[in-house]
Amino acid sequence: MPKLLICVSRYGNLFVKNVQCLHHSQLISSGVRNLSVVHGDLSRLNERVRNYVEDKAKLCQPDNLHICDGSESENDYLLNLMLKQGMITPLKKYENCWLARTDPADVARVESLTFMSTPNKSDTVPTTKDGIKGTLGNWLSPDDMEIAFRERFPGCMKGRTMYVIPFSMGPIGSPLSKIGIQLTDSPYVVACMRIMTRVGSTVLKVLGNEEFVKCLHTVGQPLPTKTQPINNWPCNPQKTIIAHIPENNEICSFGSGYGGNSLLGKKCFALRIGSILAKREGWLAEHMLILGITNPKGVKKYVVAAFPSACGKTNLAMMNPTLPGYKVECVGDDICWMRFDESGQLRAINPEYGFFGVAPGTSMKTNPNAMLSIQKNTMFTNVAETSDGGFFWEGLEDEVPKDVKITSWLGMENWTPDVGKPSAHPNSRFCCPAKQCPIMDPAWEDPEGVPVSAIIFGGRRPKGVPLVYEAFNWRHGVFIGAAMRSEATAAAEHKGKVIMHDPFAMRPFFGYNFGHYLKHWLSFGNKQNLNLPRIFHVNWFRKDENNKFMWPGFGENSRVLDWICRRVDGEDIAQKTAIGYIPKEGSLNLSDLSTPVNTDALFQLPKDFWMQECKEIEKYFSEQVHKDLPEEISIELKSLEERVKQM
Ligand code: GTP
Ligand code: SPV
Ligand code: MN
Repeated sequence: MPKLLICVSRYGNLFVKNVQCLHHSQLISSGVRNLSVVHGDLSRLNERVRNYVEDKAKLCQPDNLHICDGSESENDYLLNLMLKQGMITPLKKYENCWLARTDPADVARVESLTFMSTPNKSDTVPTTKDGIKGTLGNWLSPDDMEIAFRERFPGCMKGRTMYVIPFSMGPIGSPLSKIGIQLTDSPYVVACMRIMTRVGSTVLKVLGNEEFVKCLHTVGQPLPTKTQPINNWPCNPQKTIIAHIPENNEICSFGSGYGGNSLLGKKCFALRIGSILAKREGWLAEHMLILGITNPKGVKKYVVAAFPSACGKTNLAMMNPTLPGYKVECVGDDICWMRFDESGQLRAINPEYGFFGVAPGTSMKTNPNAMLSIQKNTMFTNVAETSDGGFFWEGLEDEVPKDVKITSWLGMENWTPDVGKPSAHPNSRFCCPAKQCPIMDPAWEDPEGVPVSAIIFGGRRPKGVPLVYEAFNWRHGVFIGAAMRSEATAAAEHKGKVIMHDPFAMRPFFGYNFGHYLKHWLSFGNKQNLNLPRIFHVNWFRKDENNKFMWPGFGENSRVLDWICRRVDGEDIAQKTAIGYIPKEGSLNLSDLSTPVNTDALFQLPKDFWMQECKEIEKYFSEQVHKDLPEEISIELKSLEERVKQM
């Protein structure tokens, strides 16, 4: 006989609960009708958090509430639940590894549906030239935000469990860290957030009754659904929206369960809201990896690098240097929060706790440290599966047993390359704990952050852009960041390989007007007593006339890092060109390079290309940034044009 309990809510409504069907039976008196707290204790949350949770629970009307503690047993429970729901399958070849396949309509960040909602449009995006559509972020007026919100969120979690995830971006308690509370109805998101951020009750203790970033996420498919979700992956692509309300420190994401759309600590918090906090508080929130490199003399330096999505941050952050005697250690592979300390030294932390890395292209040859990181406790999404219970994607052809059969990410059995479509989605990813990476830096969780010696920008530039060049000074370096361009990748919904502007690799992640962002970067150049890092630009992706990469890349990139570090030490190994300093003849260490390279071709600066590049940048700045472009950046562009003309 089920036990029935008759309860009275705060508003006097009577309701009946079947206690035995609950996991941890507990009824709350919050006025949220029929809501059962199945895990955790709502009454023990501090007032601000409790108010937020109750407020959103009333709105979204989930059946159950689960307050996450981040424990191992909680994780086991969630994995089991997803297994039962058919949302994940085990990859039996490894320990505690899982494969999720999404609805094929939900596979990447949706930049066109991602908005910042601020009172004034100019807070969010530069005012473009007349008649030009802005591409530096999407603005939503508070009224339209309200309409979009009302259309979607009421009742959106009916029949589901709302999970409450307290998480810290950055080491718990570090002065550089920030705390968020994510509410979500996706157990997959809980499992990934637990890998990507520091989740648990300690976070709530540290938070006390302070402000936090409010992160509301729903897959946008209340139960019962009319049809069975594809791949048991509920989502609502027709109504997807990812909205940020900086005034309230709030993020509201509806309809997508994947990646940056749903793991709200990552792009939404650490970059979009983060960049706003950074501007306000005088620091920088950037789409950058952080690595430490030690030379054969034992001298260590830390560098940070901004490359657009799927352009090699994870690879560089974890590289095995081919240069003998060098060691690279990883602090972070995607996001960097940095701040000048009292002595004027720039210090960086990785606000994340895991890697959400691009799977295709990752192999023992290209990134052994990533491969070693994903042998256990890893959630794979949209990769292919082998008949012996392993993972597969493009790039692993030589690393899986020859006799295994492959099932593609779309569930096609006996997949072969002849199918003509990739086995894994190009934006398929692994999600694993950072501490599993064999080369994590001893200081990767240092609450003070690591000292930064150099800032590197880069992108996929098949033509014209040399392997490495150095900015003349801070202001020129900021211009180089602003002028960054790169081939589109599968990390977002873009089609084809067009060269897109992607300033600072932040185009999809600016939380505020890019013109103001540039002013913020420039402001450090005018401050006294700052030990400004040198700024560089790299390009691993230049191609020859046969469409082949001219540079072997990966571990060989250590040669470029070595040159950069020697420049930081002030070595006389650079020669001036129109675009910046490039290595003097013979100064780049190319001894025992795996494949011969044509250095002349790698560093060639075709005048017509650079004339055209200047025109492109000019057009972009004048159309997209228009009157918000700082004078200093126009001056830098004019100077570049002048120098190129004289080439
Ligand atoms: P997000 O996680 O989307 O921000 O991307 P990321 O910048 O971390 O990209 P990642 O390191 O995962 O790189 C993705 C792709 O770049 C893979 O297909 C790699 O094989 C390729 N790649 C990385 N480094 C190199 C390199 O040095 N040379 C070449 N040719 N390809 C590279
Ligand atoms: C990126 O696209 O830059 C990523 C992956 O790092 S996502 O979390 O989906 O944004
Ligand atoms: Mn990224």
